[in-house]
Amino acid sequence: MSPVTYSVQKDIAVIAIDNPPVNALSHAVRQGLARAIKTFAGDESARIAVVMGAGRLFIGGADISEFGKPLKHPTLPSVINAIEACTKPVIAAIHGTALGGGLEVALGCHYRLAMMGTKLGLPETTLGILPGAGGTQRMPRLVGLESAAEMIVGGKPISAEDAQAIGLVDGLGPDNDVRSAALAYAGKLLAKGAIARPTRAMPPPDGDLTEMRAKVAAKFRGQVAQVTALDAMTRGMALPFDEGLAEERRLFQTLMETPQRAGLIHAFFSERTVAKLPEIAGVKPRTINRIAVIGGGTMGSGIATAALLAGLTVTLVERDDAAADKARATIAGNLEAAVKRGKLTTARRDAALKTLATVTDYAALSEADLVVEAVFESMDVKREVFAKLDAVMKPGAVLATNTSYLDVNEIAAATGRPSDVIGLHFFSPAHIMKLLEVVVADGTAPDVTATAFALAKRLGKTPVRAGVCDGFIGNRILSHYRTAADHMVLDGASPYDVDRALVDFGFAMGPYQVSDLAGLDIGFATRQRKAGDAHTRDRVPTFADALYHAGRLGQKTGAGYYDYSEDRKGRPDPAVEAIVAEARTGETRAFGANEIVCRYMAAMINEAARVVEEGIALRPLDVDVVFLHGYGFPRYRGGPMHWADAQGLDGILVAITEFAKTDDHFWQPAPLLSRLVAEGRRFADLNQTRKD
Ligand code: T1G
Ligand code: NAD
Repeated sequence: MSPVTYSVQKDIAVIAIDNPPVNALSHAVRQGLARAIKTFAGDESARIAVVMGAGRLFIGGADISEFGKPLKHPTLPSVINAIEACTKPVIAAIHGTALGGGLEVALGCHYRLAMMGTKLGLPETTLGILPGAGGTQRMPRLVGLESAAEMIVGGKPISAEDAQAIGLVDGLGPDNDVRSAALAYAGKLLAKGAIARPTRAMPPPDGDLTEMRAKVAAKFRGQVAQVTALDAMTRGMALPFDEGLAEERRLFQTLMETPQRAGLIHAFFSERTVAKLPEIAGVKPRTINRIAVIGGGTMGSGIATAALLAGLTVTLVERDDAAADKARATIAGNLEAAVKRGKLTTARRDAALKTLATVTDYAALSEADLVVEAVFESMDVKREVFAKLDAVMKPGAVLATNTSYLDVNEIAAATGRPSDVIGLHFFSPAHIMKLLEVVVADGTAPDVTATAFALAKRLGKTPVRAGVCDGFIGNRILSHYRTAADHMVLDGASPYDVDRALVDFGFAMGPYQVSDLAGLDIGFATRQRKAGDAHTRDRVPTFADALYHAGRLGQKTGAGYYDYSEDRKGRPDPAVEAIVAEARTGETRAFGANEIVCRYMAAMINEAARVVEEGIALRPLDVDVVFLHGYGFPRYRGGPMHWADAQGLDGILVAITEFAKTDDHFWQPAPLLSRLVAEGRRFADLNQTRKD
């Protein structure tokens, strides 16, 4: 049966799209729409048509899972042209969401009615492409060049009210019953004698995007879709409509072929796949309403803020009144900042603060459904806290630790209920960063894992399952490629060259900028903790210890690898170059940007391969999501494993083998990497459940 139905009710044809879950414009939908429009054109009983979505939204866009496959006719532009060419009026009745090709269908209709609460947007550039079904040509005609460019380059959806204000929609309807609102609106238009009103007949708007293009190129450095979309608009406005459409299509096809498009689509599907865990399929999560947080420092305050923003009741325990008050003030500040960013109303802020209790007595936790421990990173302190939690928490409560590196099995063993214990590894700032590593320990009960994933969804986080090891997925891989960076610095590269090469690659920050942000005391403490490990034979970055001892702890002390006396951006500092030079004991040489990136990425991928093989990460795509959301990896490169596949695993293995000639301890090829190369396979072959 076609996912598009056609029916007529009192002169009004209703064309309804029913293709769950998001009414994506699959081949069957395009065929159905084309057929329905043809029927409407020849149907004398219908004088006006309404296009609407069944279910919870209008249309979520083109069917992304068809990307990269041969195109099947009718194409979306041809379907939209057919709608626009109707001589009788066609209305788009939009509810829920209209995105990408979905909004472009609406742009091809003659009238647009949006229900309150609808989100309308052209997110294509966030997928590495541009609106390729007339969006770059029709949108500027309807709303002007600047508003259209903002929507297309930013990719963020706007509200129905804002859409009306810029002229994108003609009217607003109630949010509860799109069908009745559409019929009523169509009736009114008929009564007024409304006629077909093709968007293409509108004159192209005046304006010039030259200045904006320069800004966009700088803001989206390394990415092609945003500037190409602006070019499609600019060129189209100077051409007859059909030639503009053809130019848009040509540029769209070029973007379709880019690795950036493949990377961004991989990111899209991987983000959705990580939450689908076979081990919790059909497992009912426990009910969580009240959560507790132990420790109100950097992480505890952030976690409490995230929970309050999601409407949960929070009790936070600190060591003394002063620390409890400080935590409360930090959380209040975080909520205030959310109000300023428009994420929270003042009424909701006040309500949230009322549900927050900051206390010093563990007895206050007896009613909590879940607790997240965020005290100092010390096994002794954590075990002591978990023994106390075991004594006060009610039966069935979930006991979670936010440890960054420590053994969750050992923490669980401090309680008499290890099946209730799990790791919830938030990232800093915890109320902003999307990533949540869910660390499943040996004895963790499946419904505790299911509860963690359900909680993540409520908090608006992207949860990734991780196994127990030193540093889980992200921090374990991080310490490996950090070591590769430190080795390059010991061998002659300047930390500034390393950072620059990696920022040019697309990382949000280089490793030494990250050190300065996190604080050099953190790395120092980790090195101290690991110093006794017998197997550690890697060369020690003594320059990092020297900076620590010199009190250069990073941004918080005004100096670390960089000098922050002028601003938070930081400047290279000759004093640091001197400290680094002092730490070099062997021969030194120059490192070019290519070699820096190659060594850094090879170390990352090699350790990631071990993490996948050991089952610490379920699949390569889980590693990708961790790096995209927790470590500033450039989204348009899809994540380290996707990038490695695109480069070719054989080349990466050859590089590792070459590096091993001078350091065969650090550069040992991961068995999984060697095996995949020998078998001519890719990491993607291990992502069974993925769609792309
Ligand atoms: N195509 C295929 N599958 C899609 C899809 C799409 N456009 N959108 C969502 N899905 C799947 C998704 O993978 C998941 O599958 C399920 O639907 C529910 O999604 C010509 C070329 C619409 C706001 O970028 O932003 O049009 O995991 O969990 O939170 O110019 O989905 O259950 O198997 O995200 O309610 C532009 C992408 C395409 C919109 C709904 N459109 N989608 O959010 O559900 S490019 C987009 C979304 C384009 C034209 C160009 C969101 C949503 P599974 P979900 P949700
Ligand atoms: P922090 O030093 O800022 O805060 C720790 C807080 O715990 C302090 O306020 C302290 O008073 C309190 N505390 C200590 N013992 C306590 C006890 N017995 N009862 C109640 N409160 C107690 O540390 P942080 O950066 O927030 O880190 C906390 C945990 O989160 C650590 O395990 C750390 O490894 C982990 N973590 C940190 C980050 C980060 O970027 N800072 C990221 C992820 C995870």
